[in-house]
Amino acid sequence: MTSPIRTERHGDVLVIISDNPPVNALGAAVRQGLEAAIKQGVADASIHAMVIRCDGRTFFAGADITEFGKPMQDPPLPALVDMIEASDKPVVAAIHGTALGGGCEVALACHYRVAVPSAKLGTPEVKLGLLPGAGGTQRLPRVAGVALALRMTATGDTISAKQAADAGLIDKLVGEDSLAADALAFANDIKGHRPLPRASEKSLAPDPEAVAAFQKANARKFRGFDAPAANIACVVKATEVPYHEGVQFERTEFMRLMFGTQSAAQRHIFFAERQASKIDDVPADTPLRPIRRVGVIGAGTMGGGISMNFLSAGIPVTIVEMAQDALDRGTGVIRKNYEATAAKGRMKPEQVEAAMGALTPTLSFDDLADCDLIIEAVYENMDVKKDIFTRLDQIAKQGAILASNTSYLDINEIAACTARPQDVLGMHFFSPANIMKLLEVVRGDKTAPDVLATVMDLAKKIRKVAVVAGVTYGFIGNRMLMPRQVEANKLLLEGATPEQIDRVHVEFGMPMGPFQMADLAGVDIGWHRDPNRIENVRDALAAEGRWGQKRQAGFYDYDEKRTPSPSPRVAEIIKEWREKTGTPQHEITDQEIVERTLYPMVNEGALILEEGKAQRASDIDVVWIYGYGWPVYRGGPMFWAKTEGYDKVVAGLERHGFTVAQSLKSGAIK
Ligand code: T1G
Repeated sequence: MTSPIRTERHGDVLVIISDNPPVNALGAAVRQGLEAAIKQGVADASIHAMVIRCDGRTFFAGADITEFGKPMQDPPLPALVDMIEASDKPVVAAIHGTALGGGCEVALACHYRVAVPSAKLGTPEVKLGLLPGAGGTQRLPRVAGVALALRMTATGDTISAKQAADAGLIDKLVGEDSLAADALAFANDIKGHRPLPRASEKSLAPDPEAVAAFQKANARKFRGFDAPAANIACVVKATEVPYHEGVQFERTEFMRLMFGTQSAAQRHIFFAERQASKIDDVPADTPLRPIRRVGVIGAGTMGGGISMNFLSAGIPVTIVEMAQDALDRGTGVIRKNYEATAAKGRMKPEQVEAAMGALTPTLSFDDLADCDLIIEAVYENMDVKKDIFTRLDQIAKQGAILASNTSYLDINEIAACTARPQDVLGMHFFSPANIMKLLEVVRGDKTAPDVLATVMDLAKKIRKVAVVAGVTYGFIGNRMLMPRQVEANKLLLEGATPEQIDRVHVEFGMPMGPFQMADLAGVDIGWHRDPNRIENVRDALAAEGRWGQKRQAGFYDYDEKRTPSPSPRVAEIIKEWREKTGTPQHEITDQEIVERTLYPMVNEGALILEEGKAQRASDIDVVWIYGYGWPVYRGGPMFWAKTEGYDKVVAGLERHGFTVAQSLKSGAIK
């Protein structure tokens, strides 16, 4: 097999080039080729400098993650980068695309680094539950300083080539379209310069203030994760001991993380997210329908948020409402959101105007006639949706894709209102729709393959993580939420408090528990709205106007800053309902709460797979990570169940009287 590494001789400069699509990952063949090429350059007396660069879209984007967990072939990346740095001839890294992880570490081991202005650099290993394991935690602070090294390693933020140049990480910004030539010219300029600048030899003073400030600023974000603290410890170590000692510490910490459950979970999600975009029975080269203009019906919270996704991606939107004041309110909220983003410096004023200029508000359905995709985002009522799709069938142009943003309802029933069921599917956005990354794409029985492929491709363009769901009540995420909520409500009647149940979920790593979530979304969501019909605790709260945060009272009381506190009134209501229902009380442990609220979710996920309503277990994990904030270091419900042990989950479910899905019992979950 030909090596992905080739060399070119330009005078007395040896240019070493990697061609390993798609991202020049530093797999064994690349490492072996690089090692041979560097050795060739060092041994050849007529060579006075070397350049390392990559073909394709990017400089090395890291170690090859697919190799993790398998026997590592020589040369190990740490040895390779040390060999590059030990060269007595200058080695220049020529960077384009994203020099990430091990790629950034190869660049750091080079004596010089040049980059095109559009390049980015980063050490995002922490997002895989790891740390830069090839000297990066020791070289980066020595070159770029402690504060930037902490940020890059412990948060995984990438920086621009300009920022890298300002920090001394890049020696020269070169022409966007002349990297090869400019890197060669740079090598010729510096080939006689001595001493060679070696990152590992630079001195580095401790910076406890920077460390303390960084830890304080990120404490909340790092809650529950192991890797950030390990990255910080390695950077601190670099300020305390020489490189060769620090890199030993780095190696120990790297191996500890690599063989921990958190990294396995985060690597699982890395691939699961990418796998989710693939539809097993639709060829990847299916021709897509062009989407030049999107129509959104409803300018409420969801309609406005949905519209922003397309406007921000440069896709014009026609937004329809029934009344002028609702339309004005909706477009006003969109503008306000954009202006808030601009105020934070994340958008330029002209970008705000461009986005708003691409928005066409109207009261007329007829104005949707030239839209290639129309998304209905109105009240969650089947009759209302059926009426809308019946009208759309008359108005929309042939080939337009018609989508509903419904959270639960039957897409087949909606599609049947049209003469074009093949053009109908669900696009379930999560609120706030312009922020949450998950998009459940609900495939109707008659949805055409190219319609599905078009929407999955469009999802990437609007920076969503899309997962295909089948038609089932609540699709994937909300269907799994239901047994969790049923059990949480039962636990209240049996002796648990909202605070205890929520605490268990937050300690597990969720952003909030079931009752905090109810207060955020609205206790009145899905309520029958008859204050005289009180059949459970939730009805009792809703009847008293305790509709959640928006009323400063729900399952919790809230102050003006929406800080929650346990509510004596809620405790009274729960006590009343325990007595009214005659529910036997018992001491409820945290473990029982985990088993009765999280295991049933896994069970529901197994049923969803058995019914073919999700393509793969990892898709279910992606739904929960990106739609509900399941802690990525536990890999999603289905991955977590495997980590727990299916036997333990099955035993827990049976102990609490659940009917266990066959595939869970047999461990045949894929
Ligand atoms: N290893 C193996 N495959 C990779 C890969 C990697 N590092 N990065 C991407 N791929 C695959 C990906 O699975 C997909 O495959 C295809 O490339 C395109 O990726 C020792 C230990 C580079 C910004 O964490 O952030 O170095 O689905 O869809 O949106 O210290 O990929 O086509 O079959 O994401 O244009 C550190 C991870 C590794 C960077 C490009 N590096 N990659 O984004 O394309 S650990 C990373 C990314 C490490 C050392 C440590 C992104 C990207 P398929 P894509 P993209």
